[in-house]
Amino acid sequence: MSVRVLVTGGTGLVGQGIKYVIDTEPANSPFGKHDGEEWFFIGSSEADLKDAAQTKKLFEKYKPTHVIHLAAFVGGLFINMQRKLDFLRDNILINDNVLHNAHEFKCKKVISCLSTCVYPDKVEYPLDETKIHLGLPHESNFGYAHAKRLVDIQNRAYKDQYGDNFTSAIPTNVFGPYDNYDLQSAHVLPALIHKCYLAQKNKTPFIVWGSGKPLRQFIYSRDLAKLFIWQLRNYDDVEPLILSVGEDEEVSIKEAADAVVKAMGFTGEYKFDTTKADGQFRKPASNKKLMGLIKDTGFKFTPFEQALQESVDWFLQNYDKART
Ligand code: NAP
Ligand code: GFB
Repeated sequence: MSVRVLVTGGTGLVGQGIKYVIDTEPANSPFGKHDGEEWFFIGSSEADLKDAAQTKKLFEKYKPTHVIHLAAFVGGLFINMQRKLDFLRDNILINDNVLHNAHEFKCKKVISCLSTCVYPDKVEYPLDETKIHLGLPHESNFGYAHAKRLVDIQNRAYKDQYGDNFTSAIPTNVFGPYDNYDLQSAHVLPALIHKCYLAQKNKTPFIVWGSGKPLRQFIYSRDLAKLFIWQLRNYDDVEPLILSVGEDEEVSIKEAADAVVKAMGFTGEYKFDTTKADGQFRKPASNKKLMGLIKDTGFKFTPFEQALQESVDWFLQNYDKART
């Protein structure tokens, strides 16, 4: 039976991580391409998934049996604060079109993507899969967070009414090659990599925004990719699954900045612009459920310093083609 996997958002950070793993892991290994599988990595140039007709045409073209649905309007804290309606509306449109067509085309399985930032800002830690809807998300990204939470509701409704095998993943903050390094819309690590590069090159100050005190968990895109591939092949529960490093891997933004300085070999000083927002103080996610499920796969997270070095090296070698 042929398996045709459509990866929406396939040209982005996470999508390219999955493509890297599928292309480089040994065939028929736990994270490699299996016999009879075809993988399609698509971006918005093939179809604007906000548009129902274009989405339908895409499904007609690829006739996917499985979908890893990553496509989204994505951005860091600061663009989220500026464009809450766009994050809400664009992602609702994209998600409804993709899920509706996956149902119409009788896809065997869809994994969609939430994010640990959808969690309530005031909730008992650690965050686990049962707490998504137990309160309002942080004000800074309530548009994006509600659009993403709705995916969980949509999945349950498709399952309830039609028995569709739709589920979701909840990654924590992701970084890696092919990230978005645009200084206004990027997440913190790619923004700091880009800003540190410019400071080194132009001998200008390297400014980290906020106080540096908030805490984050960071997952390498190529590790996350393996977890998505595992989830596609092994997890058939409508309940979302957190895909994150452990709670003990939380680092402060200052520690992240120090790690970027080290990986870049930056020799200047950096300082904090505390007039800029800190956003959510922390969102510690538990990966207990995941680790219990994948204990026999031999999966190991890449150490943060190594993953960051690989990401910095990719950026320096691909500056001209990177999204800056
Ligand atoms: P990204 O690098 O910005 O990539 C976004 C992808 O979505 C790109 O392939 C983009 O296509 C596609 N896309 C955006 N708008 C589209 C549209 N209207 N129609 C069709 N395709 C569209 O984002 P990412 O970081 O890989 O995020 C992938 C998924 O992971 C998202 O669902 C995001 O919410 C989730 N996530 C990300 C993080 C993180 O820290 N990055 C954390 C948690 C969850 P183009 O290349 O053509 O623009
Ligand atoms: O990755 P980030 O933008 O988003 O991280 P969140 C924001 C944190 O990094 C704040 C600090 O504490 C910022 O003050 N920071 C320091 C910077 N310098 C910079 C910089 O140059 N750029 C950026 N962006 N931050 C996002 C959600 O929250 O998490 C999104 O808003 C998404 O919706 C993402 O889900 C995964 O981690 O705060």
